[in-house]
Amino acid sequence: MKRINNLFEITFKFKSQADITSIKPYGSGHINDTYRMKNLATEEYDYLLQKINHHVFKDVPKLTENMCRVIAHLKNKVSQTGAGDPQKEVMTLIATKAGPYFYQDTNGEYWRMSRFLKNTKTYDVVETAQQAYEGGKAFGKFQSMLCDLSPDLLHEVIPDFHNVKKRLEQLDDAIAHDPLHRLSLVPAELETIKAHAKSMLFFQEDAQVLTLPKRVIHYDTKFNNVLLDVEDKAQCVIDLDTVMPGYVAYDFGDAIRTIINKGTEDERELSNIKLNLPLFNAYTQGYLEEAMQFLNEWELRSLIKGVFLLPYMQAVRFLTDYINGDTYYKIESPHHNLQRTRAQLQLLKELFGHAELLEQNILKEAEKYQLIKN
Ligand code: GN1
Ligand code: MG
Repeated sequence: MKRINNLFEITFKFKSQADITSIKPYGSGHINDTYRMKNLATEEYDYLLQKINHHVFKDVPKLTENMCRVIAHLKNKVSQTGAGDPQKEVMTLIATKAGPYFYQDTNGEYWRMSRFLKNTKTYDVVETAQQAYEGGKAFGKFQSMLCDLSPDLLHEVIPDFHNVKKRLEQLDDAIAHDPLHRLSLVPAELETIKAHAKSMLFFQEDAQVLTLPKRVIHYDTKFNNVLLDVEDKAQCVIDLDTVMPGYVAYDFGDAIRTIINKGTEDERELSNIKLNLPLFNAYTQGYLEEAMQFLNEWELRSLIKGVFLLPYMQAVRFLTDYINGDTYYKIESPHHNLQRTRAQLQLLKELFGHAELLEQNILKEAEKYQLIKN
């Protein structure tokens, strides 16, 4: 009860017109703590209160600056193009009474508040091709609207976030220390990771990367970061914590990682991990409908690299955390990070088994459009 009282006190620090009737833990994020607050003051929105994990996000003021910059840019775009209601198509942060868009409590914890649109939903596992298509539209439009925001204006809030070479070094460090003596439990997973390491270094080592522009991307395009309305139409992209400069293929790959998998991200029963190809095609269709306005030829060709990289890198990150003793991701059971690693490696295996088909499908879908030549 004390905890909930504290949460109420925290909400008073923000400039909301809320009539808050309940506060409950919300969502399935692995890093921040999120609470949904029912608001009787309006029909349109509730509120979300989030405790930002400042062990992961070490500079909350800079993170907040990124978010505010991106939100302002997106809201402007939506207003200028008449593409909808900026209050609904773009997330809205609430300022504190003191001014900033975050509040630091006396324990040093950071909090932020945002609107939560009523009558919207998210899915951890995609159910229909329509949803996958809408997800593709949402993330394609997101990147497209941010095309004219200079990436240099954004802080790299987590340096080398999708640099797989660095992620492999972090795994090597974990192996060297092995604080919980877990190495003996993971020889097969380590072997698979080592076997594919070289082929995953495209974005670090291939000369082709010089043809790829760095753009403002989302960096966490899990399907549950798209809000859908009651008719399953994409409403709004959420979770802007990691918006930073990067390659578009990272976002494409991370979305496919969560959309194409018939199982869950941490599926225990590996035989449930199968590809849902119609969903892959639907996502690709929605994404390219928006993104072909700005993608260059090499970016288009790089998308498939992201499809393999993201589940691989996620496996590396989960396994690193497992060996380190589960200090980064929230876990629900003692070997949760190992289970997540296995699920991601199984997904990778399935993806490799369909590599040519997936690549052909992307290129075939792109043939509908005029390609921007380099
Ligand atoms: C984390 O907390 P959440 O679910 O938004 C992680 C992502 C991973 C994801 C895996 C800052 O995101 O990079 O892809 O878990 N975020 C951070 O589900 O590390
Ligand atoms: Mg996130």
